[in-house]
Amino acid sequence: MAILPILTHPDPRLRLKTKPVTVFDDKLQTLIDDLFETMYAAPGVGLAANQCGVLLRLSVMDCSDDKTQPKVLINPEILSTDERQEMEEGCLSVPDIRDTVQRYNKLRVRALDRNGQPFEMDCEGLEAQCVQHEIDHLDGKLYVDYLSSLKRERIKKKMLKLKEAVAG
Ligand code: GNR
Ligand code: NI
Repeated sequence: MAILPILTHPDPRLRLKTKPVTVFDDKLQTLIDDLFETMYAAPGVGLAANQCGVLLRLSVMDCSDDKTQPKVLINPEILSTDERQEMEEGCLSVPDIRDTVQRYNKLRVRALDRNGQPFEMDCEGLEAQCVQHEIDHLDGKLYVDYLSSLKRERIKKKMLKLKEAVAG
């Protein structure tokens, strides 16, 4: 197992197109285990493979309080949604910033599990929010894209400053 580096905004690799997973081999299992380890260590409730530079439609999640409900979403698709509401959101690729965005409070998602078996899941609250956030990642989107251009510019500047500081 390994903790993988997480790309941060405005890294252009977070905007690249991701490909559906078609091969469920040992290499994929290792990647999934590494994504879980990285997500739990961060700590975060979700992580998309392309946040770690792997351009596959794969994300891991665990929105439970006691971190006992690991979920793998491969090639996920939202089947139905309920009403939207304002929800506070953060992202491991946009560290130390949170803001409010509109998300569906309930949804039904279809995906493949780590063995390639299809399943459907009803989600609500944080879990529903997380599914939308992760699918956005897989589509090259970040939650900051939904904010005003003023806020977006401020966030980008802050992130670039942070990267400068890290680079020394
Ligand atoms: O850890 C995370 N918390 C979170 C809170 C509200 C809405 C979405 C999230 S996902 C985020 C981890 C992350 O960046 N996943 O891509
Ligand atoms: Ni994120």
